[in-house]
Amino acid sequence: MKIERITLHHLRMPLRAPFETSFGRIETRECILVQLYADGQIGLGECVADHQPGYSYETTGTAWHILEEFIATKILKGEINDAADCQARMSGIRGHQLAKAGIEMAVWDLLGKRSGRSLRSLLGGELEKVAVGVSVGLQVSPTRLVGQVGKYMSEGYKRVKIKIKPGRDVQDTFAVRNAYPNLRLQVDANSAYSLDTAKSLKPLDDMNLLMIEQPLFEDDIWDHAKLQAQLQTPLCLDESITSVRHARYAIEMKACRIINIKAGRLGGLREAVAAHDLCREHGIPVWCGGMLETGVGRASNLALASLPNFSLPGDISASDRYYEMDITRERFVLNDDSTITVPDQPGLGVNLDLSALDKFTLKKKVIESE
Ligand code: OSB
Ligand code: MG
Repeated sequence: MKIERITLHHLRMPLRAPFETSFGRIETRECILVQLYADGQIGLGECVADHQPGYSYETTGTAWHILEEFIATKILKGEINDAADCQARMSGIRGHQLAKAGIEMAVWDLLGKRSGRSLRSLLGGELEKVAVGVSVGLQVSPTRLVGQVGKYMSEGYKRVKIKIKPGRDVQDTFAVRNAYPNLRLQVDANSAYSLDTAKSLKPLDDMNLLMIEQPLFEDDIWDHAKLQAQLQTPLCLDESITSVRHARYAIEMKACRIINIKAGRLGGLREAVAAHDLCREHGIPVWCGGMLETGVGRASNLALASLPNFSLPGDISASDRYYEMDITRERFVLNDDSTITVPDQPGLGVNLDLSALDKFTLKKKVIESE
């Protein structure tokens, strides 16, 4: 297919409640919505870079620059018949996985719409609904945290992740564990520790956690291996796994026993599926991470999480956990069994709410092929 036009929207959406992690607190979420036009159809993609380089070095600003200056011309030239073609076009651009993934998602959406197949079916997903949990940000006190966790449990979430950072780790986790002894609970440090300061996390080993996510630096698979050897609880890598190669390094070094897969961080769904396959061969369970996506990225996450080795609940919560108003007409709801149903319409299976899109747009750019 020939891509005739690319439209970029830089969005800023108010979150229902502030979200705080070890790298900062946000009240609004930014992202870039990508639209690819081909033969009368429009493919949608979401670039999950945020305003600040806290989780990733990429920002909405850098992603916009890379999309506009480098990726657009490559995508508007010649024919693109699958995700491999799309990735081959972008292969001369080093890094910038979040920017690349936003484009690739829109290519997948187009492929689905043209063939009448859902993204789930194109990726080889099996489940019609996927197990999900909720990621709870840092709160002002352990008491407030226990209250927040209880609120989400009463909404039906059966797996909870809490954010930790130095000084807000053992006590917070103990408070939640003590209040809910049987809850499926895990923690995420977003790279806030060094091998040395991570010694303070030792008491977490006795709190029956599903996993400890990304305690150390994002580029430090080696020290994660040293830390994993000292802990009973499985480590899970998020930030460190930016390619299938890095997944292999982590597995070979025994740096973790679980891997969080985010298509954005891996540069696209194609690489995400390949990482899933590699982990499956090595008996490493995976789960789908989240980036506070809009309905567009959420649909993509649900399709990805329907693959068989996504055997742990994903950070894919209902739309109302994040946004009062979303840019898709579809809103995702939590089923009684702590699952969300995977869309089954062609492609991503979501449609834009144009007035919401307009409301949240900071900047728009249309790029046409010559
Ligand atoms: O580390 O998993 C993370 C949100 C933004 C950036 C990084 C992370 C997160 C979350 C929220 O934990 C997951 C979600 O509900 O989308
Ligand atoms: Mg994480």
